[in-house]
Amino acid sequence: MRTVDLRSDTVTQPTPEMRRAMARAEVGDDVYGEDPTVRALEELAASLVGKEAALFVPSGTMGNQAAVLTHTARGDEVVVEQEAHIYWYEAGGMALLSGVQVRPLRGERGALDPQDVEAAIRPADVHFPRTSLVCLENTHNRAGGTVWPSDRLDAVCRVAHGSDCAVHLDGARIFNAQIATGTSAARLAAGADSVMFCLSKGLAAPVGSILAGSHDFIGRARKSRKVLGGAMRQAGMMAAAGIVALRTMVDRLAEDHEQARRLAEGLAVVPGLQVDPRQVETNMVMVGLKGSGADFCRALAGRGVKAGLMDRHRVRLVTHKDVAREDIDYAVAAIAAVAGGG
Ligand code: TLP
Repeated sequence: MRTVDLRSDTVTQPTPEMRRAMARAEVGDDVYGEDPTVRALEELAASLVGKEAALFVPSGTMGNQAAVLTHTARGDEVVVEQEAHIYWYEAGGMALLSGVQVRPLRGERGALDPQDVEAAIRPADVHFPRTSLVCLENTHNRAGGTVWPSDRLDAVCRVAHGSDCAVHLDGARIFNAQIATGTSAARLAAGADSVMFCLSKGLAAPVGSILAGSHDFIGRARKSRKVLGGAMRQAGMMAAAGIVALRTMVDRLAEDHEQARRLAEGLAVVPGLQVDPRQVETNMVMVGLKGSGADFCRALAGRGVKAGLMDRHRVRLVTHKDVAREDIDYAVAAIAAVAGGG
């Protein structure tokens, strides 16, 4: 039976070129700052997102959490969109590691309204926590891989900065946003003080993410990474794959977006499913169901198609480089059969 894994783009296998680069990588002890391959990746990554400096971290979660730890003090408040990854999927890390409280706001397809952000930022008052950080996510995962309108992104950053509040951008899939909009990642991240992006999702590196920002911020974040246990030694083995990811895997994300659109168009006509192809902006398709999402995923797995459960009545399908064109056709047929009770 064919297997089509649409749970996430995190399942992508490293390319042969990545494996070769990993085997050949020149390495050193990165805690001493002596790994030339990590240094090269950090320089390349910083330049791609238009920041002064960057830090290689083992995961997107650590990149986000190191950013929060670096930007905030205990007891501060952090404004987030209520469906944000940093709030939903990071195991309460902000409270646990940074001792901050979270102020979730409702967004529109993942994007916050600048006026809501302005209203949420606390004035100086002895009763109030200090609002020190606003976290944004682009593309937005739970909203369905949606891209922020760039004027809105700029407006939220302006509002935050106007109140002395820093902005962290969870750009785990910022290169999907770049490909979808034709706007560079550097431009998309321009208003943010820090940006995290992942090498290990659609870009297919086996491990690792990047946290980027000013020299001063990254110097402090290096210490945050240390305290979180993320300072690695001969990490150039992994960084080498990251360099290949950034050099060779960004432009092809367009294929993932096209496949997601094809998948959504195939599913839109299946009775019993709620799928709107017009809502597909990048590599994710959200499927609304009448019945149980868990049962749906189980039945699909029986046909070799793996889907991700998002909510009780919603599943997520993510396209990536290891999904072939025929896999999409196969998945549409399998999903239609399951939706039809087959
Ligand atoms: N997202 C994963 C799961 O954790 C849900 C996925 O399959 O989509 N920010 C965003 C927007 C993400 O989507 C993810 C991973 C992360 C951060 C965390 O990255 P990792 O998994 O490297 O810690």
